[in-house]
Amino acid sequence: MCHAQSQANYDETKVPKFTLPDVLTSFSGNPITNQTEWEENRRREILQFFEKQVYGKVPDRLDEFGFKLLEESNDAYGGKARRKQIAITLKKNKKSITYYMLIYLPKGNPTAPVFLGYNFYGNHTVTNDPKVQITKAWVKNNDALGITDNKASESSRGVRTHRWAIEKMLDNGFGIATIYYGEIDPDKDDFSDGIHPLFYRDGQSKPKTNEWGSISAWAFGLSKAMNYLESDVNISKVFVFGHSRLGKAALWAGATDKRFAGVISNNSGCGGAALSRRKFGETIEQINTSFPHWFADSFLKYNNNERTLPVDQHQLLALVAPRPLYVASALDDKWADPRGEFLSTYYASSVYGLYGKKGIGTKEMPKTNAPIQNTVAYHIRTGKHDVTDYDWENYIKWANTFVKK
Ligand code: GTR
Repeated sequence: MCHAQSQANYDETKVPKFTLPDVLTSFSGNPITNQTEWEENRRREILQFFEKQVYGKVPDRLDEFGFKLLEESNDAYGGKARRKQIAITLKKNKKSITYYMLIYLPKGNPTAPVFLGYNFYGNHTVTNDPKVQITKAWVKNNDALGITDNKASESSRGVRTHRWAIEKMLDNGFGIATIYYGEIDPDKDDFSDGIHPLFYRDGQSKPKTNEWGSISAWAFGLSKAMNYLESDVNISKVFVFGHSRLGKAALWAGATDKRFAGVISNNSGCGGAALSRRKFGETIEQINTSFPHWFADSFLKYNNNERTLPVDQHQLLALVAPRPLYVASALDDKWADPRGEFLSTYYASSVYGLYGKKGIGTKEMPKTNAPIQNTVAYHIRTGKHDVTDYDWENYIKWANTFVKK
């Protein structure tokens, strides 16, 4: 446990009293009573607020988007799956970045729904498949995973297979698409690398105050990956998945790009699904201090000042409505504030009601390992901050009902 984690509040009796901004009352105090008012007024103002004051705006459009099929096989996972490796290139101001997406699709169905999610250490870490290429991008060192000199190598192939229940997905008729997040923007407080510099004007060396941090950049990368995925005739729906910091990115991607058919946030915590006003576990001040590159600089003014925020994270969840949304927590992951993640689903649910969809349906947090699975779903499982088979079994079960149909 790092210093910030050991100093945090984990005592429910010390959670400050607060009033949450109502998702169905506009900033100027008007009640929102139907889908049109939600979509044309309220949704728009909430989205703009998160864009300018939390994650940061993408400064401009790309000049060019391109992709290339690098490799494909009909014989992955013992003949169960097709594999594709795609290079995606984004260009702006005569500069470009290229990132790589690994896709497995179940054979037997002409089209399949797909889970799209970033991985932390390279596509080759999510599978033992020897044909998956190894990222050449900067990677965070990790002694336990054998990653040194910020370089991935053959020795880290398959080290994260336990987080990706790929065979379960394939056996249930789902595909999987994954990208190494550091190829969009390396996860360090440095705005000279990754996608940000493509958009700089002469003399600029970092994004402006209300422009994108890394979470927004990662969300942008997912959205551009969607440009490829929607063109692939073998893919039907795509729902975006992410764990922890990448769960924050998945939520923001789902909020900003309605082409995603559903969103899964696994242990996303502060700046993800958890309510900031609870100040339980990680707080805005702590996250902005440990990870100054994740959010827009404009978010800094809410350090230890949550009361003045006109939004809270339940409104981020509401931006996903009426599409299916799954938020999951882990019992030992107090840093991510499981109760705050659950309550967010509760306070977002009234927007689902406008569409006749069933939100979470109760303010009472479910027992451990007892998922609630409506259009809005939630579970808290035993164990630590991680992605487990239990999580995937539940995502698959829920997706069978709410996303496949
Ligand atoms: C932690 C961070 C969390 C979460 C996590 C992760 O250190 O404080 O917000 O994002 O990292 O991504 O694993």
